[in-house]
Amino acid sequence: MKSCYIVIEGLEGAGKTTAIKTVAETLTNVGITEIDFTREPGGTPLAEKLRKLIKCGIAEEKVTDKAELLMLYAARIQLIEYVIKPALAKGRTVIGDRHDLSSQAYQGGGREFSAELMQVLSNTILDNFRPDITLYLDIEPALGLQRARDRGKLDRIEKESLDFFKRTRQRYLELASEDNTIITINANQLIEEVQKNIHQALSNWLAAQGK
Ligand code: T5A
Repeated sequence: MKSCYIVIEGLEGAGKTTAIKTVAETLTNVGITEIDFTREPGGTPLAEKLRKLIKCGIAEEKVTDKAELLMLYAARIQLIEYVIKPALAKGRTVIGDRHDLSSQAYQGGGREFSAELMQVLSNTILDNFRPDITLYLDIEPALGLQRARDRGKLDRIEKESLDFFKRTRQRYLELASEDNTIITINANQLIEEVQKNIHQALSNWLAAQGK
């Protein structure tokens, strides 16, 4: 059975952690049990160090938007080359907590880097490596941020303005509407309803792949 790379995307508090469990259970139900999990930024020793810098910054120096963008791509390519591609080559399925769509939405939408720059960077660094399917959990930014706040201390990016997250969501929605490998799930609902929709969407996709 061909391996596949499945990515979960969405704003903070969209419910990605629960969604990952639902995706893994759905895969296991159809006999796909060789599964690896990744998260971005992170997942290799270097990428985890970059994750800390991206999420927390350092006291002595402000992280510029361009430095943030390049650190995200540095972390991503390390993860792809050292973890994701080797796992897929062994026939394993990979479930990713975020991937390139996060950069397109947060940095392209939220930080307002041009679509042209984002495309060139993505194509040049990732060399057309893409997920087979992405489940985008769409949530109202205010609701997602409230959930993140209820959980505790906010990190550097979570402290951004509501407008930043509105632009990020807008870009997610635009990109999802243009790409049939991205499935949008309404994450504003009760958690059980979201899980049901994820299970259904993934089951349909797996059936279409003959799995
Ligand atoms: N980033 C990342 C970029 O800017 N560009 C990039 O290219 C990449 C890769 C990553 C940060 O980096 C940014 C985005 C992020 O700001 P992170 O810690 O990985 O940091 O942050 P998140 O991925 O946002 O992780 P979160 O844990 O905040 O979001 P989740 O995983 O979606 O949220 P989750 O599942 O933990 O849920 C949050 C809470 O809400 C509850 C859960 O029980 C939990 O308590 N909840 C619900 N409650 C009610 N109803 C529902 N339907 C619920 N769903 C979840």
